[in-house]
Amino acid sequence: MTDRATVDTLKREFQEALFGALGRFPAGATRNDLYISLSLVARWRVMTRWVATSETYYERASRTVCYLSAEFLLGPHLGNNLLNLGLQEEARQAMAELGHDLDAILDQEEEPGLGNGGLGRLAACYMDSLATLEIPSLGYGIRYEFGIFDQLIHDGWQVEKTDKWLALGNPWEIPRPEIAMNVGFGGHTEAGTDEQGRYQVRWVPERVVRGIAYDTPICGYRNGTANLLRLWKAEAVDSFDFTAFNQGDYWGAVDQKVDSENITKVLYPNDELVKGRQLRLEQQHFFVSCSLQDMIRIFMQKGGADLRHMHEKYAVQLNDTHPALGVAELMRLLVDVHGMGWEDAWEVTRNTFAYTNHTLLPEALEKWPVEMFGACLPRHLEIVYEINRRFLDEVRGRYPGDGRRAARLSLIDETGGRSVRMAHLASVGSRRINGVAALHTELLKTSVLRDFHELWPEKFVNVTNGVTPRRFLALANPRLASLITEAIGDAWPKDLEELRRLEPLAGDAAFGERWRKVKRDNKADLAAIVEARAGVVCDPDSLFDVQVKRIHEYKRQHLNVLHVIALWQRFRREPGVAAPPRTVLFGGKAAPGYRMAKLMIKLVHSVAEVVNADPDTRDRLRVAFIPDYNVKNCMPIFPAADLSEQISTAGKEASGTGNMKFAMNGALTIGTLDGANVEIREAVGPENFFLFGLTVQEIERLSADGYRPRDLYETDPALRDVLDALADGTFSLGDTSLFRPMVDSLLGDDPWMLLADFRSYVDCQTEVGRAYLDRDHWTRLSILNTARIGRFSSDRSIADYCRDIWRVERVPIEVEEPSAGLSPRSTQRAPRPERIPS
Ligand code: 26Q
Repeated sequence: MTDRATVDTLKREFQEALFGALGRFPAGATRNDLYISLSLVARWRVMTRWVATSETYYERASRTVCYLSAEFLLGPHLGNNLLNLGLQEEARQAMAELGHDLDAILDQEEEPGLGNGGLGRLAACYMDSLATLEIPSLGYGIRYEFGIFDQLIHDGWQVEKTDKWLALGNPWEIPRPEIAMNVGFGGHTEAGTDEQGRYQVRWVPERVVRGIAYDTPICGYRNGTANLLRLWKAEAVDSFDFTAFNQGDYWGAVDQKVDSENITKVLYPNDELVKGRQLRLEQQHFFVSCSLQDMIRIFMQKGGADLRHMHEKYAVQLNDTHPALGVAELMRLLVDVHGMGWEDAWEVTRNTFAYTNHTLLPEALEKWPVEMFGACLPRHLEIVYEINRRFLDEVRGRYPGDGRRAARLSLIDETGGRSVRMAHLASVGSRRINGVAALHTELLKTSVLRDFHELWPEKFVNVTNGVTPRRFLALANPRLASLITEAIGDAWPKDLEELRRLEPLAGDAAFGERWRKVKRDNKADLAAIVEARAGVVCDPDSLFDVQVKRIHEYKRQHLNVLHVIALWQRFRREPGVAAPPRTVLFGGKAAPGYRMAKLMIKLVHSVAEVVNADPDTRDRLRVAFIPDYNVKNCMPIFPAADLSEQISTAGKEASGTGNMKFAMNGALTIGTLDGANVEIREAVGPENFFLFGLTVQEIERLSADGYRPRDLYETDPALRDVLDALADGTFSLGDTSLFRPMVDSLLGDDPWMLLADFRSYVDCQTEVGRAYLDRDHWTRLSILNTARIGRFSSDRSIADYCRDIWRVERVPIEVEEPSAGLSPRSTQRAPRPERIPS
């Protein structure tokens, strides 16, 4: 049911925006004009909430969460904001009456791809939940001009294309040129004494860059809250260096401007090795410094504020070590700039920060060569040394004579070239340290942060990741959302545990029928997309077996491909075998410098080409790679999946979040005991989860005992056939060199233990096929997966953070419905009060 008055208002406002903001007449409007106009209409309402929200926070001086993240992978705004504002149906109707298709308008939005994958998307889900739970909060990050690259596929290979997300304008951001921070780089320090004779250090940077705030409002689901995401763009302090200009060095002057602006030009891809690139360090310092200066500015605004109480006003979360420089920068701001004593400043700092770790892979832990660190941030290096000196004194006091332990704990890694260990800086400077899934947190305590756990066990907590059910269920899967709402009411988007009320319906034949129809329709939609984008025709009645995520050896997309090859060979060998037809879908980007990951993409395409063309099997097996996997493109994928592939080597995936998005949409999981899979399996019930593979302990034991993958090749004929086909050119037009690096790696030391899990995986997939053949049984399991996934809402994660780490409370916002419209005429209408759910 749409509200007539709202539809009429939206129509009028939309036309006003088209004329008044864009200067377009309807017949001359491009699709982008339509998109911008509708966005302005929605933005008007978001702004009203934002004003009410910031006013309330200011008056109450509420304790505020600052979420510092180098990445926010938000996805398109318009559809999400219409959903949260409760205007979806009215907007659809209004557009239809004006002769436009809402979906086409939504499709026009270029997503802000300001993140690589899981970590960046998590930050976006958390912003959504913070607003929905009415928590005073600010997100701080970087406004990259070029986000994650667009992925093209040429001849089966990934080709990267620059992401130009700002090319057609961004109606969601508000530039705040008056909120500008100066950030220094390089130079030297000078020690001296101040007027009171106290020791003081002055940093004389070689270069100063200005950060300008760009604000994006993030609104809660059907409430009065709109919080702020503040992203910093780098600019030259003066657009001209006039000395250079006056001396006739025009190019020198412009060079400096270009240099400054380079800092926020481009998002770094997460390479398999976290390389020490100076620009990356500059990015981190830049956004952290702007953000902390901004927090201090806001804190002081209230007047007479004593910075020794700063930690009472702010809880600052470090999303991985990317913002860990904040520990040193806050010390510098408090001690050098605001004249606080070291002990007081350290007390504030230690009580301000908390640190989330997202990885156990040693090669992914950030370290900066001391040389580079000191050249770029000379004062920060001194501060790191001083923090370290005091910290190691404490360590030696606790463990007299244990020099090895002190060396392991030190902020400076002295093995090889000296480097600053960012995870150690974050751990020492934080009040709490958390992992992102129960298993991950336990492994943190016994592996990479073991010594810190022994020192400060009370600092460690677990907060299992979650995902927002607004975007990933309500918005992505409207068919399922309606069916669920019809069955259990509409409280679930805000209280996902409500889904449990679907459980009794799992055995209901009529409900099962409707559930299956929703999945079938979603699969038909995805099939159309796959055909258009990958040129592969697939049957919506086949089992949709899906793996979408960044391409990485530890995520083992190639294990999935080995199974595809095994299945193909089996279908050829035993045409009578009882197994359902399958469509195996892949999607994901490879870091541009990660050769094996790129070869994995090529492998999927090569196998697809052969398998899809085989007349003997093409009705039973199809393979496709969906190009350019991102937030926008994932929306039709989760709702259409029957089977979710979560097959990382146990102990390597910190949590995973795609696993939650799939299960929420009624997919069953095939997975290892890794990351959050462990908890998902417990939640949905072991009988509703396809488990395979070695456990963390078994993996460790096997590596310790001497793992010999070649023995497995020699003893398992199916495995041998698969690897032989890879090596002998079956999938590469006879070229035996193409996949050689992969085969060699697998038969060499197989670092991710694919071969060790191959047999178990293939057998488990056989079981999946058998289960799928019993339609009613499968449907029951699918319903139960959705019904029991409530725990994995990011609302639960945020509630955990609020309680265990941040100690913040909700502050509901009273908002009057906007005096609708963009022009003075319409703002004269009487405002309509809106009810705030308690
Ligand atoms: C670091 C330094 C230099 C250049 C790039 C990077 C960099 C950038 C991004 C390193 C890592 C990342 C991203 C990591 C990430 O996405 N981790 C994932 O986080 C998810 C949310 O917690 C987890 O679910 C995944 O298990 C974890 O892999």
